[in-house]
Amino acid sequence: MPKLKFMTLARHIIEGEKLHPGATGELSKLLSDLSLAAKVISLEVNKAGLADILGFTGDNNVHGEQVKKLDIYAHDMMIRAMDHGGHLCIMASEEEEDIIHIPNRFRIGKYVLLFDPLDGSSNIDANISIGTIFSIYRRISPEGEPGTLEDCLQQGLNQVAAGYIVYGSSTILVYTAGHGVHGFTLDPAFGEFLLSHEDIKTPKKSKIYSINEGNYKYWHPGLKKYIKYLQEEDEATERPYSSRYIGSMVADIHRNLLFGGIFMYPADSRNPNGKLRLMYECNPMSFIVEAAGGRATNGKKRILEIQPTSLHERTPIFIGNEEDVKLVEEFMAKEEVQVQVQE
Ligand code: AFP
Repeated sequence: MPKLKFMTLARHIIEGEKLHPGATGELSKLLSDLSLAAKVISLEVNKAGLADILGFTGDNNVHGEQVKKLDIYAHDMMIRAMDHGGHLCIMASEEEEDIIHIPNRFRIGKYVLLFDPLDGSSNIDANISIGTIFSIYRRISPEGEPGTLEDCLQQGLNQVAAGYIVYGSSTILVYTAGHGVHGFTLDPAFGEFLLSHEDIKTPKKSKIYSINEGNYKYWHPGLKKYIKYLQEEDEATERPYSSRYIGSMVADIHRNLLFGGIFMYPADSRNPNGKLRLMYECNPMSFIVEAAGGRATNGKKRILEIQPTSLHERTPIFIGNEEDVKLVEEFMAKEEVQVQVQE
């Protein structure tokens, strides 16, 4: 493997900016601020268990789920790192019901930041990889004024950048700002994110599927058939596939992005919109996976083309390698036709 250039995230962002004549440098500064928040959260995640930070706060978040202290820490840290840079007009977090305004004392900028401060947080106590996901849009409301809910409720297609940080065996930050998908590993000695995965391209086809099979009984009949198909033996199509499911979307998708794989969180008869949130999880991850050559849909429609109507809405998602995602869509469409014929 050829040696990578010794490239810090900060330098990479500046180099990327030069590819866009007329860029003001604001997006670069915003991404640098985000990387600082990531370093601080990473440090705290690594201290989990040592610092008296594990355990529940006793509160429920807006989705009725129990909140852990690290979720709150990461949420607060993101806001503290991002509210005063002068680049943002509004923020929204998976952990807060309403939009988050920029305090009056700070300059109001032209960008919008949506984030999931700690995805997969139910895994914290078991030392399993978790992550932060972020999504950046340009505001659509008039500049100079406070941002609005409408600034946040944009189609994923409008993202100008998106990224995630996985706190795993090492901490890695992956982002795209329209010129490829790049990964940076945090060097704990220097405290710097160093380029480790340049221009990530996901394979066209995979051998891994990731889904919570405990929900099998409640799935669409086409999805049931697709999963059974993946488990059959066939040399030509490299089946059976391997099943890998961490239960931490950001870590599951990161693995699949690198090695190839399809991640699914479908609708089922109990949850018609699936579980995952469009704005904080599905849009940013879809933006990244598509930029790496993959595909992401809700089974029928491209995730990035869904027009959001509320901040915390959920969507089913099928995301990963192009051929695999297309195939699951075909399986589900076929069954739909049969159901309609029977009716
Ligand atoms: P938590 O943040 O509550 O752990 O949820 C994680 C998550 O949103 C996503 O990261 C996982 O892929 C998914 O939920 C796992 O859900 P199931 O436990 O239903 O499989």
